[in-house]
Amino acid sequence: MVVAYVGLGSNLAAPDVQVERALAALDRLPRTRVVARSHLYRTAPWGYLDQPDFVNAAAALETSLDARGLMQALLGVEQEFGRQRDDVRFGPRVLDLDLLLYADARIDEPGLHVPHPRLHERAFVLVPLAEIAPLLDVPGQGRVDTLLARVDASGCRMLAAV
Ligand code: PH2
Ligand code: MG
Ligand code: MG
Repeated sequence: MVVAYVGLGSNLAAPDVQVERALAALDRLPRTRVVARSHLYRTAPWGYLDQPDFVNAAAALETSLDARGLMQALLGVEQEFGRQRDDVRFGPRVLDLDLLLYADARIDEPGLHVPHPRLHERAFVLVPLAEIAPLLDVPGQGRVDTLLARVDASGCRMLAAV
């Protein structure tokens, strides 16, 4: 068993409901369970600004899937939720599941980049991740709380628990 971290995001079709349902779907994946989850956060869009705010969260999974198998499983859940693969880059989406970290692995293969290459610069990832794993080391980048202190987190607001 290893611990992996997933970033969840949605900004279409009741995003808070999508993210809560996606957390439940992660817990039902084979050989995988959710061992920690953050609150939901409303976050200002990053990268492509002309779109609705996102709801983001982070989850820690305990899994015996390998990194490639877990990645495939995440893509499968995105598809179940109606994700269109031809979306605008950084544009609106009903569900985005990003594999942030897989144990202490560093992987750079087609379709599989771990740690997630933009994790360290994104407040909408670091804020929820710091809630569940502030002392976690991001291989090649440093501790989550240190990375969070370097970004502007003013666009991320915790939502009341549902
Ligand atoms: N995801 C993106 C692009 N921009 N902005 C926020 N706030 N949250 C996201 O999850 C997000 C984004 C592409 O995956
Ligand atoms: Mg993403
Ligand atoms: Mg993605």
